[in-house]
Parts: sequence; C-alpha cells; structure tokens
Amino acid sequence: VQYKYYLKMKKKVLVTGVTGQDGPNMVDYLLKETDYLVYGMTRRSSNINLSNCESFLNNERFQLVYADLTDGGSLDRLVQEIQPDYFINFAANSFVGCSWDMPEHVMDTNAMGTLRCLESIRRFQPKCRFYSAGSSEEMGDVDYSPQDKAHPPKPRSPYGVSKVASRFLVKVYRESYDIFAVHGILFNHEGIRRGEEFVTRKITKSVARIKCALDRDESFQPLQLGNVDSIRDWSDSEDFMAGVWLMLNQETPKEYILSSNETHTVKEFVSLAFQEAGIPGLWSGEGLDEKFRIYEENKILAEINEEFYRPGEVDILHGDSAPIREELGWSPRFSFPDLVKRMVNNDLEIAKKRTFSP
Ligand code: NDP
Ligand code: GDR
Repeated sequence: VQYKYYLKMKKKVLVTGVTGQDGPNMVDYLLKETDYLVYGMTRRSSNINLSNCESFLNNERFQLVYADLTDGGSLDRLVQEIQPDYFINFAANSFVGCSWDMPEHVMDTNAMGTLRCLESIRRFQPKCRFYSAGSSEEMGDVDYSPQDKAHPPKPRSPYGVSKVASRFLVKVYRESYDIFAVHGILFNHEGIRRGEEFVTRKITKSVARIKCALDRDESFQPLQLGNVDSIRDWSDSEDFMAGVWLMLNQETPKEYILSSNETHTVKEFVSLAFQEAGIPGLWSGEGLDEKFRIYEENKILAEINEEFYRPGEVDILHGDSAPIREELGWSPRFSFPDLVKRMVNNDLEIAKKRTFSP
C-alpha cells in the first residue's frame, strides 16, 4: 500500500467499516479536521457497495484497502504494510435483529474480529492507538436510567454479548500490553448514511415513499413496524465522530459514553418524520392493532407487523454522557428534531429524483 513520496511522512489512520455509516462519517471528519492519510478498509463482496464513500474516494489523502475482520492474516498484512498511528474499528455485523439468525457469524466478526485487530496491533504496531466500537446494547436489560459507565453489562442479544466480549478484550489488552486501546460506549446514532434495515432509516424512507404516492394520489402500502414502544436515545452519527476522535487523543486511555441524554419512542420518531413531510397523523389502537393514520382521514400510514418483534428486546436505552462533555469538552450540534428533519429531507430528495428521472 503505497502513497506518493511527499505524503509518506504524515500520520496514518486505518478506518474499518468504510461502506457503512460511521466509517465514512469518520473518514470525512478526518479529511476535514486533520492532514493525516486515511486508509478505509472494506471487505470483498460480490456487489460493489461504495455509495457511502463518494465524498472521499478521489481524495488524494484517502486510499481504499481490502481485508476482512474474520481473516486475521489479512489484518496482519494491512497493519504491517500501513503501520498506522490509529486503528479505528467500526466494522461489525451491527444489526441487532439479525444477530439471533446468525449468532456465530456475529460473534466471529464482532468479538473475534476485535481480538484479531488487537493481536495485529500487539505484534506489529504496538504504539498504534485502537478504537473499539462499543454499544449501549451492552447495557441490555437495564437496572436504572440514565445508564452511566458503571452500569453492569446485561446484554439481551448475541450482538450485545459480542460487544461486551469486545469491551473486556480491549481492557485486557490495554492492561496486559500497555496498548492505547479504548472501547467507546455509543448510544444509537443515525443519519443520512444509515442502513435501511435500522428503524429510523426504515421510517424516513417509507415517509418519502408515501409522500410521493400521496402527492400523485396513488395507493401505497403502510409502513410495517415491530415494537413501537421501544425507547431509544438517538443522536446524529456526525456528532459522534468528534467524540470518538477526542477519546483517541486523550493523554491516557479512558472510556466514555456518547449519547444525547434524551429519550424518544419509535412512535414519536414516526409522528415527527411524517409531520416533517407535511403529513400529520395520529396513533390509535393497542398492541398488534395499533395504527398510525392520517389526521381526520382513514388512510393508514403505519401499522404493526409481528415479524419485526425480536426474541429479546431492550425496552429502554438512555445514556449519560456528562463525563465526556465535562472532561473532554464534547458536545453535539444536532438535536432530535434536527436529526429527523435531515433524514426525512434527504430521503424525500432521493425519492423525488427516482420518481422524475427518465
Ligand atoms: P454499519 O452496519 O452501517 O456498518 C458496518 C460496516 O462493517 C460495513 O462497512 C460492513 O461492510 C463492515 N463489515 C461487516 N462485516 C465485516 C467483516 N467481516 N470484515 C470487514 N468489514 C465488515 O454500522 P455503523 O456504521 O452504524 O456502526 C459502526 C460500528 O459502531 C459497529 O461496530 C456498530 O456495531 C457500532 N455501533 C453502532 C451504533 C449505531 O447506532 N450506529 C451504536 C453503537 C455501536 P459491508 O458493507 O461489506 O457489509
Ligand atoms: P438497535 O436499532 O436495535 O437499537 O441497534 P434498530 O434501529 O434496529 O432498533 C431500534 C428499536 O426499534 C425497534 N423497532 C424496529 N427496529 C427495526 N430495525 N425495524 C423495525 O421494523 C422495528 N420496529 C420497531 C427495535 O425493536 C428496537 O427496539 C442499533 C444498531 O446500530 C446497533 O449496532 C447499535 O449497537 C445500537 O443501535 C446502539
């Protein structure tokens, strides 16, 4: 992996998960806020999926590199070739709902994947600073709210277990080998690069689809959801990238929570998203019969489908990010309404282009 000679002396950051949400947001952040060289890692897949990478693929300080978290040799090769100063691991099988369907793959990618990254660093680049992408899902079946760093790990899904395992692997490697490794605990964060299976993006994409149908006086399928009473602490992913970078650049490695410190239900997200598109609606009914209808009309916008319930649910996640705000000076720019607005408007733009382009 070679760069032009004059760029060789710059610091180097290896970012994994560059086709997902946080990976490309981190690359954008680093290219804007530092003069470092950024290597974005992707795995080989049958279909090219670089749509989230368009803003930086041609940047001369960016290079796409290939490896897989389930292939330790590929990570060793990358770390030896690049000799990164920072290794930010955002790659994961990150969809909680799917983690019951393929638990072995989730543990292999997320937990063993973290171990493989740590081993590559220990053996080939021990001065490299490592970030592990921890999750509020580690809190799981919560004892109290808001959750702080002292909350015990009580995961409710194979995904949650994989992240708890990563957390303790990072701790063991930090303490045993004096590696600068941190495992940030990040509550839900969303945005215009969010995957379409996650509830926020699923909602905003459906809002755009239904808005286009209503504008053309066409019929439409209502949005189908699972547990709409679920309570989450949602933020904008772009805000969290600065927090991750602050964690990586402290004097001594200390772990922090990143969260908005506010909670909202899935129902509230739905109401606000439709309202943002100019479609005010009302929730009515209970359980499987609960529906979201256009105000004063009988058109159903959203309804419950049992298929989207999970074998185990985390009812509430509510973070306490006071420590990173006070100690490292981190603060978010986007509010919950800002987030919903950005996501809805982005999906409306995409839907309009699809509808009107030849
Ligand atoms: P995404 O699901 O959007 O992205 C995951 C990325 O990991 C994709 O680029 C995917 O590549 C890649 N990946 C999956 N398996 C492998 C593998 N075996 N080898 C290499 N790459 C792989 O996740 P997010 O960006 O939302 O999240 C980033 C990290 O933060 C994840 O670890 C997630 O678990 C964690 N997290 C996320 C939160 C959130 O709310 N977004 C909250 C807390 C933690 P491909 O495109 O090829 O599938
Ligand atoms: P989560 O995000 O599980 O919190 O994990 P997701 O958006 O999938 O679910 C949030 C909540 O909404 C409920 N829900 C639905 N979820 C989906 N995906 N689809 C539906 O139709 C639906 N209906 C209701 C869910 O049951 C859940 O309660 C995300 C991921 O980014 C993880 O990688 C990350 O670690 C955590 O956030 C913090």
